[in-house]
Formats: sequence, C-alpha cells, structure tokens
Amino acid sequence: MPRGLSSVDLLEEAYERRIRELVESRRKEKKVVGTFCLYVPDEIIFAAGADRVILCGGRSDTIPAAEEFLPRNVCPLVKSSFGAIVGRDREGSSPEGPLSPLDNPGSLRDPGSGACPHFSLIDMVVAEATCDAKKKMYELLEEHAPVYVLDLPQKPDSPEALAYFKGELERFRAAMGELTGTEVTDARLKREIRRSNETRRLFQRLYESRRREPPPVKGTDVLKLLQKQYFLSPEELQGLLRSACDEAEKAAPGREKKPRIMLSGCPMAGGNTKVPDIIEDRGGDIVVEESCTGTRSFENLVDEAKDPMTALAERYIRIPCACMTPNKRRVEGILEMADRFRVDGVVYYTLQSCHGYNIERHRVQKALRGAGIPMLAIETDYGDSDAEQIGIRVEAFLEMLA
Ligand code: BJ8
Repeated sequence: MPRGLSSVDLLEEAYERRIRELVESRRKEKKVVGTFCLYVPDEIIFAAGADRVILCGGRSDTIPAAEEFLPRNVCPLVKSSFGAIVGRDREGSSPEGPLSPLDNPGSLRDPGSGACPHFSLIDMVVAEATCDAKKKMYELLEEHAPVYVLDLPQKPDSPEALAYFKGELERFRAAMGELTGTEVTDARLKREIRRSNETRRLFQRLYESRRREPPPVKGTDVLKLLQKQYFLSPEELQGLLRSACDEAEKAAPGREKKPRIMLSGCPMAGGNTKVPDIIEDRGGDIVVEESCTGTRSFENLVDEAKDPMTALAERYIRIPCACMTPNKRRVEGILEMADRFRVDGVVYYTLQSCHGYNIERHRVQKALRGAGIPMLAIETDYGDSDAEQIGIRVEAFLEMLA
C-alpha cells in the first residue's frame, strides 16, 4: 500500500510561514500579485521583484456569497474564488478552521474583502482570458482590486498565435515593471526561468517515482503538494519537493496491487479533494493527474538557451487547456501518459458548468476507447451530497478494472 508522505505534514507549517512572510513583504512595500491560472508566467512576476499567490478557491462554504453576484450555473471554482473575496461574516465557518491564519491580515488592506487571507495581501490581480466564467468574474473583481488581464490566443496552433502571445507577454512584462518599479531585464528573467525549471524538474522526478508498481506514494499526498505549490515561496516548495522525492525513492516496495488510475480534467483547487479521496478510500491508486493541479503545471521546461521572452511564450502557449481550440495535444498527452504510467483506467473529473472540459470529454473518451483504456466520467461540484453516489460508481469501476 502506498505510504503517506511525511513531507506533506510540513505543508501546513510552511503555509503559515509563507503567510507571515507575505505580510512582512507587504510591510516592506514589496508588491504581491494574485493569479488564477497557469497561463500567467511566474517568471515575469518574480523577475519584477514581486511575489505571487494563487486565488483559486476549492471550498464550498464561500459559494453562497458569490451567488449574490454570479448566476448559480457558474462553475464552483469561479464561485468559490469570487465568494472568498466578496464573502462577509463567514470567518471561522470553514470545516478546515478559520479562514485567516493570521490575527488580521485583512487590516493591511480593504477590510471589506477580508474573507480570503491571500486577497487581503495583494496589490493587483493578474487575470487571463480563458473561459467565459472567469473573464466575466474578473470584470466584477475590478471593484475590489486593480485587475490586469493577460490575453491569450484562442487557437494556439495558428501561425500568428505565438507572435501575438509573445507581444502580450511583453506588455505584461512592462506592466509588472511599472507596478514594482523594477525593470524586468533579460538577466532577471533568465534567473527566474532557471529557478522555475528546477521546480518543474523536481515535480517530474516525483512523478517518475509514481511509475513504480505499486506506486510508493499516495496520490492524495501528491495532490496536496500540487495544490499548495502556488502559495509557497519557490525555495520552500523546492525544499519540500526534494524531501518528498527522497522519501518516494527510498520507500520500500509495497505488495498490494491495486488498479492504477489517472485523474484527468478540471483543476482541483486547495480544499477540493473529494474525488481523489473517494478513489483512494475505495481501493484505487492514483498514479498521475492530467490537470492544472497535476502534470500541466510542470510538463515542458522553458528553453534556457533561447531569448527568454520567446522561450516563455513557447512553453506557456503549449498548456493544453480545454479553453483552447483545437486542443488535440491534450488528448495526445493523455494517451502518452496512460501508457507511461501503466494506467488501468481514467477517471475523467469535471466541475459542473465547466463547458470546456465537459465537452472535451467526448474526444478523450473516444481516444481512450480506441486505446482499450476504460474511463469513468464524474461531473460534480464542491458539495458532499453526491459523495456516496460517486463512491458507488467508483467502486464498481475499480472492481471492473481489478
Ligand atoms: S489553464 S484549466 S487554470 S483556465 S473549471 S474556471 S476552465 S469553467 S480553471 Fe483553468 Fe487556466 Fe485552463 Fe488550467 Fe473555467 Fe472550467 Fe471553471 Fe476552470
């Protein structure tokens, strides 16, 4: 049976340290930006001397506040994120404990937007033009913080796409320099590219260990590292990843053979572990996650030998998000990973009202069927009302694979 990673136990401590560090940074007037998506290159933010936290919400208790502004049939990730920002009077109501780990970080900023501890620390939201729900939510967010929107080509494979995206990244580079007063030079970018590539290599090393049969680590532990990666400083994250890799590589081989599962689909923001918990509780081994809280966050390094802006544009435009069209490289990637991780079955996970990933399910299913790999589709939200029913379906799927 895969062991729990003891490195994961250090995550909470690291997270608290990070919040204190950000509060301190703010006191010293260091700029902090909040992001919601992998298409925003960290390298440019860090090269400008700013800090970055991700603002994606994975909890259900912030959704009612959002529904005062957003239609109910918007995806839970958008509602949870927005609700955490506009939420009022809900402090301490989370099953995970108080919303703010510090006494009152909200006092550093607009106290009316204090439900999300990260939001109270940021100077600017760096948004991106991905799905409609996010794009329109960002417009409402402008009432709470300055918002910069990074545009993206919608057809990443078209001949003009790369040049357009590179131009957008140049504009973003200038905007970040203006925010912090630090010029984003090529030398600073190259240093940050090397640092981010190192983090990507460590994730790749950790995933490499999961190819073993049976895998040496629990998928839910790896997911926690993936979820918290966007809150930690690069140094703190790299330290945790190194010890996780060492632990995984030294772990004694387990004996129990369980169905090897790939999770594929929507990201699972911090606080959202419902489906992976069910899969592992019911007897599956999650060995790889094809999502933005998975391989999409670290696959493909930035080419360190090239001009940094070209190399960044080339790497980031290849992220196979379902917001893009066509998105063949996502399907190809799923098949390649299913083979490399010797996957027995795929759990295709989507959030309700996420049209991109829900519609793309058809293509993924067809490709997997062609490769003889069974797939179970689960469309859900952040609530627990369907947990039992999902459990029954997952159990039947795992029995079929065993
Ligand atoms: S690169 S997956 S992080 S956009 S789940 S809000 S797509 S309706 S989160 Fe994403 Fe960037 Fe793409 Fe990754 Fe919309 Fe779907 Fe909701 Fe989503």
